[in-house]
Amino acid sequence: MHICKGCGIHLQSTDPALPGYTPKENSEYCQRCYRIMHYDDLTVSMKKGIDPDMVIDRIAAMDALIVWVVDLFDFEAGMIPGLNRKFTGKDILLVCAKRDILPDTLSHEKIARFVFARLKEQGISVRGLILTDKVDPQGAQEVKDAVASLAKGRPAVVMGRANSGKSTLLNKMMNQQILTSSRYPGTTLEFNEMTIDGQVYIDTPGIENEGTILMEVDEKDLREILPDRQLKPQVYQLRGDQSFAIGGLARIDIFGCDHASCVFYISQRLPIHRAKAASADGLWQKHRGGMFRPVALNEEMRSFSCRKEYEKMDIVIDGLGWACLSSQASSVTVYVPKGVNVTFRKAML
Ligand SMILES: Nc1nc2c(ncn2[C@@H]2O[C@H](COP(=O)(O)OP(=O)(O)OP(=O)(O)O)[C@@H](O)[C@H]2O)c(=O)[nH]1
Ligand SMILES: [Mg+2]
Repeated sequence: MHICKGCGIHLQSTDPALPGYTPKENSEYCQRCYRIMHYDDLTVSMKKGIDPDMVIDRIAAMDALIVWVVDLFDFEAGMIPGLNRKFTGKDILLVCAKRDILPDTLSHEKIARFVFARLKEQGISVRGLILTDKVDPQGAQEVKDAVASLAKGRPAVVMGRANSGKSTLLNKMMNQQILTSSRYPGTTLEFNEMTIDGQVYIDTPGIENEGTILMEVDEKDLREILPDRQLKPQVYQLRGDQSFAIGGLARIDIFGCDHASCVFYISQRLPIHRAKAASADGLWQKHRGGMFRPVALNEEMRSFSCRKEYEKMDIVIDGLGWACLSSQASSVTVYVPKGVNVTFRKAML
């Protein structure tokens, strides 16, 4: 049997519960891709199960140009630990996708400065940086042009975190919906080769991130958690010690506030509940799963604390977005589902 055009998996007609199943012979797509594409229905969840180290090692062993796709909304999650060691000496073209999600007030130059500063901290150097979004055809053309000059006869392997936008980018470059893309992490299941304007490209399964909120929730809640349009900053003025619950997913307690403000950059479909820090524990116990929704599958939480170091500091929760804290506040405690990564960084905006 051959390979599914949407996700790259070997097609099979024996087990409907396993990836690659198709009831029809000579089908070009597996049932899972077909149902995602036509009904937005997930028959087999693959958010866990594709070994991230195996994917990285396989890419590292290839003589190829690496097209590394990072989601600008979920940038910290995109900074895969250890990538600088795994890809030493490799030619990397960095594509930052989902530009349309960030506010327009953030210029290309400012984004580029932010990205290069973070790359430097990670010890990664790249041959080029391109910002794209899924509607603008210019970004896709820029990627093709950059690949044409950097690939030097080698294939271009498109890699990055699950859900970062790899398959969407390739579809855009082909000007056709051939590859399956979806909000479900783990859509692409196997290395999947195609030729675009004479250049070989390889779509790859996303590098799974165990530390993201997207792994901790039911798939039906992803529609609320993932922003699908430009972020509208949600601004709160802080007086005294304050607590914010983001649905029932995360809680941010801020202490020592004096004329401080906190701006949330998260999906507009997620409710934010504000309270005095002193009553936050009680409210969380009472309302989590009721008024405070959606919730993580596992109730166990962990906390991170930080003294405010920067004049403007982002509190980043992988997969969920970030809150920017400005002016006077002395410390922050963040509660997230156990396993989820939190980063405190100098403000992006
Ligand atoms: N707003 C916006 N959404 C995007 C963009 N690129 C991708 N998406 C969305 O992000 C989600 C993931 O896109 P995919 O192309 O499936 O991502 P992937 O990196 O191939 O994911 P895996 O195959 O799971 O590794 C989908 O819901 C896309 O519609 C973009 O530039 N802007
Ligand atoms: Mg994909």
